[in-house]
Amino acid sequence: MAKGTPMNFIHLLEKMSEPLGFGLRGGGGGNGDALTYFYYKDQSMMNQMLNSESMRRTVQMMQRRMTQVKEEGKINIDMVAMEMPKEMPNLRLISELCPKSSNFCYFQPKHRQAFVILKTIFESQRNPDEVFTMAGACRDSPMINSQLFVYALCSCLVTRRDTKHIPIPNHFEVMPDCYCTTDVVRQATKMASMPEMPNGSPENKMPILVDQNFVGRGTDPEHRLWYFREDILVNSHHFHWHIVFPICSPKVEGQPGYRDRRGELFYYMHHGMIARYDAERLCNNLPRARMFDFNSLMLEEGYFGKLSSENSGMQWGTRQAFTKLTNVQTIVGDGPLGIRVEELTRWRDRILESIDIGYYIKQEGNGTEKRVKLTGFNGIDVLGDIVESAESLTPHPQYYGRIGFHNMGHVLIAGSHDPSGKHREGLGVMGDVSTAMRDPAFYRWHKYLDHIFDLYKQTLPEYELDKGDFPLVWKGVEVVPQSFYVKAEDSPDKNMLRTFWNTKEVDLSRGLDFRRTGMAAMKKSPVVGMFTHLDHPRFDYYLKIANKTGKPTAATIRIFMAPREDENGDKFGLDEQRKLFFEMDKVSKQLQPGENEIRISSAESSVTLRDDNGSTFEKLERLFRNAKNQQDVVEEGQCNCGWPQHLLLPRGSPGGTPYDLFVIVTDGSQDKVPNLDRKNGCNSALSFCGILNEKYPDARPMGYPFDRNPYKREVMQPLDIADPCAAASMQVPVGSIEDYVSNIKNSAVVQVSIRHDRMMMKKEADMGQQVITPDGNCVTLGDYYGTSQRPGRQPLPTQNTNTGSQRPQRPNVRPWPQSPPSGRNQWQGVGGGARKGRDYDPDEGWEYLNGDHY
Ligand code: CUO
Repeated sequence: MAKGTPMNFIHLLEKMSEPLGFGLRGGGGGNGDALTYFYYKDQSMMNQMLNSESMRRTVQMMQRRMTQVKEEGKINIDMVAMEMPKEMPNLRLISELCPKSSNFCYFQPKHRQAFVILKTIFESQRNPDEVFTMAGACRDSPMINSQLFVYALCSCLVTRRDTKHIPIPNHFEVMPDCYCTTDVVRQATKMASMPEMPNGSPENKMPILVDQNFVGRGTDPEHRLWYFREDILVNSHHFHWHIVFPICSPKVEGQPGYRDRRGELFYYMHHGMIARYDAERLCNNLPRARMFDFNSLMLEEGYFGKLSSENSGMQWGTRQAFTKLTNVQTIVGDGPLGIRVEELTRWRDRILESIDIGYYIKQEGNGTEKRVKLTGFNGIDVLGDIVESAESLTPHPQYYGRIGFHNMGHVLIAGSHDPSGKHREGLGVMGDVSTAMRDPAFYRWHKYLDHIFDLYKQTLPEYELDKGDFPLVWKGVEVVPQSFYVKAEDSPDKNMLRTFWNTKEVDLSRGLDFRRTGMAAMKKSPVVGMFTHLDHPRFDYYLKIANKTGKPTAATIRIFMAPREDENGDKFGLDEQRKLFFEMDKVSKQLQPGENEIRISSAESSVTLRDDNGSTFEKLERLFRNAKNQQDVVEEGQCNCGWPQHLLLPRGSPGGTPYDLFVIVTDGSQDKVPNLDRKNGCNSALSFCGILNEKYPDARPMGYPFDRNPYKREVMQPLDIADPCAAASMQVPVGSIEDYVSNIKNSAVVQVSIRHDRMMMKKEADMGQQVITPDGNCVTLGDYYGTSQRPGRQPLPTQNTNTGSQRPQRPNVRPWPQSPPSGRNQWQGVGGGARKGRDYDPDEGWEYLNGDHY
C-alpha cells in the first residue's frame, strides 16, 4: 500500500519533539476517523533511530498497547510500518553542521548547508513513497534536528512535482513554541496530561489565552504594535513564504524548485510588509520605521520575546535597547561562526556601487568575471538575489557575499546580545523566519533593504503616460468618474471602514511534545490556544469601467492603499507616498463594450490567504479523508502562503485615520504571461506567492505603478529670481496622488477613513467565554480584559492615578485545576489568582501598571 500519502506526510510533522512510536497521530477528520500509529518494522531500525534504552522501551510498550487496542476495536487505528530506506545516507555531516539539539537558524550558514543537504536527500528519492520512507527514517534519527527536518521536508514537498499538491499544515500548529510564550507552552503541557472530563464537558475544550500583549508594556511606545508583530498568521506566512522560496532555489528555469522572478518577489513581498508596518505605525501615533543605520550600527529597540524552543530547551535570546551590532564570533551549540560587521559593510558598498554604475559583477563557470547591465525588467530580480542571498542564487558569491548580505544581517542581529558567546545564550528571534517579524529590528533591517531596492528603482525611467515601458494610460478604457468607492458589509456609508479585535482558536496539541502515555494517549480533545488579533468586517470595492474600444477586452484591476497623512498630519507628497502604497488586490476581468459595473470582495484579495485559519491539521485531515481524488487535494496546494486576511486593513484610529485608495485598470493582453497554467494549485495570494512551479502571473513589474518615481509633467518655472517674467517650461514629477490620476483616466483615487472600534471583541458572547490564563486560572475573557460590566462595550479608563486604578476588578476568577480529579465533582485547584500588573488597551498603547499611568 502506498505510504507517501498526503495524510502520512502531515502526520510526520506532528509532535516533532517526540519519536513517531511514542503515540497516536491524527484524528481530526471527524468522529470515527482512524488515528495513525507509526511503528518501526524491525528492532534494528529502532536501535538506529533511538539511542536511549528508555525511549526504546517506551516505544515497545506503546507498540504493544496500540496493537492490543486495535485488536480490541476500541479505537480505529491505522498501523503504518516504518522501514529503513534501501540506501540510507550518512547523516553525520548534517549532524555536525546543525546538531540535533541546537536552535535551527535559517540564515546561519552552517545550518543552511545542513538544510540544503537534507532537502536534497529528500528530493533525490524516486517517488513519494521513497520520500516518505526516507523522511520517516530521518525524522527520528539522533542525527537530525527536528526544526531542520520541518524546513527540509516542507520545502521538498512544495518543490517536487509529485508532492507539490500536498498542503503543508500551519507552522504555528507544527511548532507552537515558535508562536506561544513559554508560560502558555507550560500550561498546555499541564492540561494535556490531565484526563478528560466526561464527554461533552466544556472544560475539555476550554482554550488557553495566548496573550501576545504579554511581551512588553505600554511604557514602551514600540509595544503598541504588538498585535502586528506577534500575529501568528503574519509570522506563519513569513515562514511559509521562505519555505516556498528557499535560499537554495535553483537559478535555471525548468529545474525542480525553480522560482520565476524569485529575487523580485523577495523585494516585493518584504516591501509590502514594510509598507504595511509603516501604515500601522502612523495610525498608532508612531513615526515610520527608521532604517538600520550603518554609521551607528545601533539597534535602538530591544526585544524580549519570552519564547523558548522545545527542541533545544533554550530560551530565544533577548536584546536590550541600544545594542550595537558587532561581530558574532560563536553561537552556543554551533561552535565558531566568525561573522563580521566589516564584511557586511563591504558587501553593502559593492551592492550600492553596482546600482550606481548600472552593472553587476557575474562570475562565469570558468572562474572569470564579467560586467552585466543591471537595468530593465530583470534588473530587480538579479538585485533581489544579490541582496538576499546565497551561493546558488547570487551572481558572484565572493564579491557580494556567500552568506548573503540580507542573511548576514539577520544573523548579526540575532547574535548581537551575546556576540562572543560568553553567556551561552541562544540566538535571538531574528535568526528564524517563523519568529523574525516579532522583533522591531526586523523592520529596521528590512527597511534598509527596501531602501536599496528603491535606490535601484530610481535609476529606472518613470512610467510615462503614453510611451516607454508599460505606459500608464490605456486608451479607450476609463474608470467612470466618482464611481470608485469601498463599502463594508456592516456599514451604510461609503469609504468608511472599521477594525476591531477578534479571537482565533488554534490546536496546540499537534505540535507540543506532551508525551501522552496510558489513558492520556487516547485523549480526544485538543489543547486549544486562543489568540487575539485585529480584524475587520468584509468590504467590497465598487467601480464602473467604461470600455470604449468597441470590443470585449481583458483587464487587470490593481488596487493599492496608503496612509494619506504623515507623522505631522500633513498630506503626503507622492514622492514619499508612493513607497507607502501597499497592494490590496489585483483582479483579472473581462470587460464588455460599454459600461461595466465591477464589484470586488475583500475576502478574495490577491495578497491574502484564502482561508484565514490557514491549513490546520484538522482541516487537512478532513480534506484527505473526504477527497475522492487527488484533484480535490490539489485545490488546497500552497494555500498557506499569503498575508493574513484579518490584517488586510491597517488598524486606523478611534477617530478615523485617512487613507488613499487607488485603482488603475491596465490592459490585460499586455499583463498576460505566456504559457501560464493558472488552473494548477491554489490561486490564493498570487501577488505575494505566485503560482507554485509556474510563471509569476503578471507581466508587469511587481508593485506597478508605484515601484518607480511618478511621471513628470510640464510646468513653467521662473528662470531668474531677479526677473519674474523669465520663465521656461520644465519637467517636474507630479506632486500628489490626485494630480497623478488626473491624467490617467483608467485610474481613480478616493479617500477612505478607517476607524478602530474600541469594542474589545467582534461578538459580545466572546467576552463571556471562559478561558484559562497561562498561569492556570479560569476566567471569563471579559474579566481578563477588565470589561466585565458590558462586555465589549465599556471603554477602558483613560486615566489612572497612584491611589487607585479605575480599571474594573476582575470578579469570578477561579483556579484551574492543577492536578487530575479523582471524580467528576472533585476538581481542585491551587491557582494563584489573575495576573497582576498589566492591563490591556490596544487602542492607544496605554498600560495600567500597578496604578501607574503611562
Ligand atoms: Cu523574510 Cu529577512 O527575509 O526575513
